[in-house]
Amino acid sequence: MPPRISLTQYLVEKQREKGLIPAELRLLLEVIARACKRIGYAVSRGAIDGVLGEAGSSNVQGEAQKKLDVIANEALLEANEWGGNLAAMASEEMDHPYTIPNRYPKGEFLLLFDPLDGSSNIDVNVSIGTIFSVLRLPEGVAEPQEAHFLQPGTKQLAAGYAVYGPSTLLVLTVGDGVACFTLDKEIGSWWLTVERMSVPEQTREFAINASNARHWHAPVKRYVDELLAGREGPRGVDFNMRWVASMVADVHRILTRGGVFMYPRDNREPDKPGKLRLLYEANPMSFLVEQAGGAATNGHQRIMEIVPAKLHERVAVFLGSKAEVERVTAYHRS
Ligand code: AHM
Ligand code: MG
Repeated sequence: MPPRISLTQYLVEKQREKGLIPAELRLLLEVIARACKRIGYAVSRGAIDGVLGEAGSSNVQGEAQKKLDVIANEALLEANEWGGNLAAMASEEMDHPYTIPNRYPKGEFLLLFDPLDGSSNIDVNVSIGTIFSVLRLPEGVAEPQEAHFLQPGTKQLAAGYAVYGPSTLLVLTVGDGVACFTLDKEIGSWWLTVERMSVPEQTREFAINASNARHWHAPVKRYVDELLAGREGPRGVDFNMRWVASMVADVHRILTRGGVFMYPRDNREPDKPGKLRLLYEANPMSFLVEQAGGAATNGHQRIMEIVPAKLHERVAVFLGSKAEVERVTAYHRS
């Protein structure tokens, strides 16, 4: 067997040989990976450590927080605040950005995360994960504010997610393809297990919460109806449906074997552009999917080109195999 490549070796190569990332970004990514290890451990302890169930609080979006949402958020804050690589952090679970305390040195990066994605799956032992995105603090800014996080996804320097499933995985891009690492729990190392993930252009698999079908807008209805019509319909082939309700798990399946993932805006709350958040869910996933050869739009434009207006902004999401994302986007335009 060829020698295994660790996350550190992978990142050092991106830094030293390819000159793609500065040393500070490499160190930041290693700290994030370490925090994910800790979160994965807490997740795996479950009921033994009494970490399942509600925290009894709610976040800025009015969603009830689970104990593990809070634990994961704290793990990421604690791991990252003292390292000297960050200027500030923003999270799904915090109303406002967290500025690095004055007792620690500050760096030039901004970190955004959804500490535990797929919260509704925590208590039922289904895969959940952590999603993150790294931006640069605009030049000349001494005191980072919320406005400095409002950068389009094209400005991301790195993005990734961890999945806490049968294996604990870390999937990462620094803008040079997408790599997948598997956590070796005995020795605590992340080993490179897929060097270049790629999303096949065509697919026969789609993911959407079909219980919302009656609320969908016409283009989504048309697109899904055509898929459901299968071999007898206009597409002439059968499609299969999968919905984990953890975006990390659904996106991981798409990065592994293709597919299209949709969380559209709908008529339930006409003013709300979908459920998922642009800055720490849709943008990092779009960066990964595009780096793996797929596409990601909100039905009208490339997600990564949207200029955010607020930190917790929501967005409709269509991502995955290129041909399917282009088709459903074309239905929105016509
Ligand atoms: P969360 O960040 O509060 O967990 O919400 C995001 C999750 C996604 O992981 C998933 O795709 C979606 O919500 C599922 O929503 P629904 O329960 O409406 O199917
Ligand atoms: Mg989430």
